Amino acid sequence: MNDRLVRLMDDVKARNPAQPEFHQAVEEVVDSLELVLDRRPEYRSQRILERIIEPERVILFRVPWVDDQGDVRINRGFRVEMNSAIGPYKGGLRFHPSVTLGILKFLAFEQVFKNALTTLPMGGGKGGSDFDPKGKSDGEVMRFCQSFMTELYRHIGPNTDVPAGDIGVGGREIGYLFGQYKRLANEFTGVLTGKGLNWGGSLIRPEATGCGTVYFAAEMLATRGDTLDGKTCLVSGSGNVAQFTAEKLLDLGGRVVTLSDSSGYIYDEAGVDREKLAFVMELKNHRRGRIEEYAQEYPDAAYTPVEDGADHNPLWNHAADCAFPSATQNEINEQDARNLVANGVQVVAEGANMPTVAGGVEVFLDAGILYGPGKAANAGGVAVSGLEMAQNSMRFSWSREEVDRRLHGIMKDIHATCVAVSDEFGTPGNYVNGANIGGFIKVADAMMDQGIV
Ligand code: NDP
Ligand code: 2IT
Repeated sequence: MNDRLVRLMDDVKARNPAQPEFHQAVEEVVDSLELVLDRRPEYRSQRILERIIEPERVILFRVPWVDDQGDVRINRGFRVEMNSAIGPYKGGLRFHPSVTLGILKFLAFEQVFKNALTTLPMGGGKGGSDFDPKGKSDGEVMRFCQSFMTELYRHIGPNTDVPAGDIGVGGREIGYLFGQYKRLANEFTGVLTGKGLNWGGSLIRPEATGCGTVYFAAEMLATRGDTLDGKTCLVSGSGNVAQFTAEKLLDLGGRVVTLSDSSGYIYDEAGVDREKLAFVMELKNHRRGRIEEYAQEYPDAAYTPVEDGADHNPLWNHAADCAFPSATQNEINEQDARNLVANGVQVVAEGANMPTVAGGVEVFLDAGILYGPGKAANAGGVAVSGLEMAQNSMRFSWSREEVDRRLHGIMKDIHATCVAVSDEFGTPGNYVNGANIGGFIKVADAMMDQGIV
């Protein structure tokens, strides 16, 4: 990195203390952009980089609610409106006890480039709360969502900012949030995506992130004349993204041998088939149980609990052809990355956002494997959110086949952009540079056109 960019990173760290995930996300993009800034000096003089790392607006609010015991509880709510150069702010809401402003700033920052890559007109944002839905009753989740939306509703709108789901926010939460928005705004409008099918949702939105990640992996393999058929795949997580990654892998002939949650992981040598996957979906989406129950239901599978302080995650130490991290940020450390490469992994496609630490990304790039970073590989979710917005605006809905055809086309286009841009900038096969530069140029040019704002 040149001196100017080193100074910029020092400044980012000094001005955003205690936000290590935000620093990590910015540093990865800045690293790629060195190649662009030499060719486009106007980006420098117009301070595009300095502007793009500063959120346009951050909203932070109190979320009081009453639990089933009648006790008053207080959480913190956030919305980071990062960039609206190419469209209304768009990005998910995360409800998890680990949520902080720094986590949401990293996610909002990544979202700006991801959304630009989809080719759809969406800016970037992210929000959420440190509320933990785990172990809460439906009534508690509803009261929390209603309180959260009572403040958020004044900041969002179908042409302003359109939230969706992320960790801890699925169909149930989007329903409660939408109900409260509609009551407060007195308006039935496409203000959230991931809605239920009979009240404005899009077909394929639940499947879209995992399905898109698998389409992206298939495109990467195709560059080497290969397919997913017969490939052994490690999947982490067991939520929305993991479930539909597993489903699409089954469609394309892959063998999924792992799934996890924050307590531990299962290894199933025989593979997670459709019946077992249906069990996981029932377990996670309805009974809201733990993945450990999989090994009780299917005793041939082994369950390994998380070991605090371990230097690596054993899930990533099984021999496999492909890895689909689909749980959370920094779930693959440098040792995990080395283990994956040593055990023969050829493809890493990130369903989660920034699941690999910076040193792990270096390991993948140095090994020359097919490494698809989250902002490209998992863009299918927000892409179908964009299609949901389009359908809401038309007051019309497309068939399952039509949405899937568009999703597949978008994932192929994102892949093609990554390949073309990484080639153009002299780093062929480097999807990190392809995604960062490809997303950046579109947003930067829009910012140039719109003046100093
Ligand atoms: P879900 O809440 O449906 O599932 C999350 C899964 O990851 C659960 O199995 C959860 O286990 C596990 N997990 C969450 N946090 C941790 C943690 N700190 N340590 C270990 N495991 C953890 O979320 P999604 O499937 O929607 O999201 C998964 C990832 O995909 C996230 O990185 C998200 O940002 C990203 N993503 C999601 C999109 C979407 O459309 N939903 C789109 C693009 C990216 P447990 O239940 O024990 O917490
Ligand atoms: O990280 C992501 O892209 C999401 N959680 C989905 C965002 C969206 O608006 O659909």
